[in-house]
Amino acid sequence: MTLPPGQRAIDGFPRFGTHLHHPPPPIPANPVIELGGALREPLTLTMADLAELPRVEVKADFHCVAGWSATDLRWEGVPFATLYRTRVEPLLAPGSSISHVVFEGLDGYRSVALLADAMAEDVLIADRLDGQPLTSDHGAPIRLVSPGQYGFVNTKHLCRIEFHAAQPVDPDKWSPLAGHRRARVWEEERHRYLPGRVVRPIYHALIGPIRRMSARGSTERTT
Ligand SMILES: Nc1nc2c(c(=O)[nH]1)N[C@H]1C(S)=C(S)[C@@H](COP(=O)(O)O)O[C@H]1N2
Ligand SMILES: [Mo]
Repeated sequence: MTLPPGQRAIDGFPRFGTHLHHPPPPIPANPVIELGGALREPLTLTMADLAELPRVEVKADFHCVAGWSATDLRWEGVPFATLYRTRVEPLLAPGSSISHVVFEGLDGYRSVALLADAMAEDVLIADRLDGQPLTSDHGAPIRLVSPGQYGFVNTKHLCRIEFHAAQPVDPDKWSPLAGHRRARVWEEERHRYLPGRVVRPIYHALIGPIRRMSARGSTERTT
């Protein structure tokens, strides 16, 4: 089994994230995804709308920027590229072009990807993992899955996608842990400004504490 540079396989798939010990947001009775930004008009997609799009299964490993990898996950959902081509492109003004996409979660989490990276064929709006509906720990009711990019791009509890014609305003610009803008795992694009190899030990040291805190907020019984 080959992992991207600087990654270590772990057993299972932990809950992890900047949410730390906070519990996951409640699952809305009628979940929707709002599509907004540089579109002629915004669009709200219901789960029934999403169900009209073709579904795929993607087998992939999941790589957190801190250095752990969960292996052999089986995701199911709608390819982001399908959603973009069928639902977003018709809403673009003639001649306008999208370069960046912002993914927002019900907990207020945001990630940004280049449209070019989000259009990879294994990028999914996922609602199932290993044959079961997503658990709250892993992003219920739906999440972004982009296996070629570090976990921090993979927004859980996805509720809004914004399309931009330029780099959006970035509140993390001066954060010491600012994530790389592309976050491609095979290029080891961990940190915005420092080489991936250099930040490895700092990030590794964060795995234990973040994992323990995230488990405290878990809604699942762990054995
Ligand atoms: N909504 C939301 N999505 C999120 C996060 C978060 O804190 N909130 N953390 C990110 C990070 S850093 C990682 S590594 C993965 C962890 O996904 P998991 O909890 O399913 O293992 O979720 C990503 N997506
Ligand atoms: Mo992460």
